[in-house]
Amino acid sequence: MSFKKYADIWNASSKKMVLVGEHFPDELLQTQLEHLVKDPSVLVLIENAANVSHPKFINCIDKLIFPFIQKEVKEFRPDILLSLGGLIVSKKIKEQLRKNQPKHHWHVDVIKAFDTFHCLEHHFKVSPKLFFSQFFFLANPVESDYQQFWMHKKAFRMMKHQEFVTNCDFSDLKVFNLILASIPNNSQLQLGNSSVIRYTQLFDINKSLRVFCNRGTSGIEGSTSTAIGAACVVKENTVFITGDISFFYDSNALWNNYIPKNFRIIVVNNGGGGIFRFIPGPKQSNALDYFETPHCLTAEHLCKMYNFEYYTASNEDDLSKQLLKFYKESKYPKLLEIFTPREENDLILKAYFNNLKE
Ligand SMILES: Cc1ncc(C[n+]2csc(CCOP(=O)(O)OP(=O)(O)O)c2C)c(N)n1
Repeated sequence: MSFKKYADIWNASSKKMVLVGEHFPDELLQTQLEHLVKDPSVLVLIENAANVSHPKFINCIDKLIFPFIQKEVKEFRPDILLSLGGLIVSKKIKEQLRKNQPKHHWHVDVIKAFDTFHCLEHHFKVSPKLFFSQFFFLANPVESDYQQFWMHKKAFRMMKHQEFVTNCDFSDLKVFNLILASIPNNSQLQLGNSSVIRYTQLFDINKSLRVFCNRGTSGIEGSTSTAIGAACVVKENTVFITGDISFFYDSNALWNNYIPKNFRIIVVNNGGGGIFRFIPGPKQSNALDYFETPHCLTAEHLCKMYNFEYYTASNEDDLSKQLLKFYKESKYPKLLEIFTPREENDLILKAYFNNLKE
């Protein structure tokens, strides 16, 4: 395969964006991306389930983009977008790159190329690892302040993020701040749809975790089954975080004789589909009743029936105490159900995003 034509365009460009979606953990790809980010004209954006990390990667895409002013929209637009991996979760990057398309979009994947931004120009039908191992022979670093500009923004947003999550009231956002920091090293982290994966993307994740989520059509069904299946084939702890509707929907997954005792479920019970209070549409059009599914169910009886140790928390102190016990070895798998205020979560999340502005 001839990369020369593409490498020439690459070497003549001072704004290159590499966007990594869902990807299985891969040490060689990690090393290659670390090498790539030494080039100041390259900005690497990653999602949590990309399973790569580096201080110079932009790992919280929505947090970076949400407060954009017009000047930043222009600055952000790359000449070249090189995408790898599976589907992208961040709605903000989709919106940005669809409205302000790169001059060139190339995707690297052995089989599929998603035209997520409606401007796909080329599909390299090889694995990202193979692609970089050949492309690096032709690619040269280019002088540019593209990466550095966005690194400053990243640091600023991080400071605002920290300030807000430390002080905000008990809510879904606060819960994610606490639970994500609590997960033991080297665990396998399974995430449910829909606001679970989205909240998780706002936080720096422990680098030793392997992160997975059922994306694609992003169904709320089957996430518990997937997590249990995945827990059965690894030795490490598996921690599964899910919303309440998704959890109750797939509760039959617990009817299984082979669930390992180091399997942990965290149900963020916000009393219905919290996502529908946040996304534009349902609330503004007074149609929330047709989207949200308010209920008073808890996981307690399911835990009794299926032999899970059951923990609950509905405030910060309880949660911190429960987390100290939750990961300890046990005879049975465990479930922690966290009750959050249904009518306040979206207001706190909106205030969080507004607070990110400069
Ligand atoms: C099979 C399926 N049915 C319906 C939907 C639409 N849907 C998206 S998010 C959601 C609510 C999810 O609620 P919950 O699991 O409590 O998570 P939260 O949004 O509160 O985090 C629904 C019904 C879907 N994604 N998949």
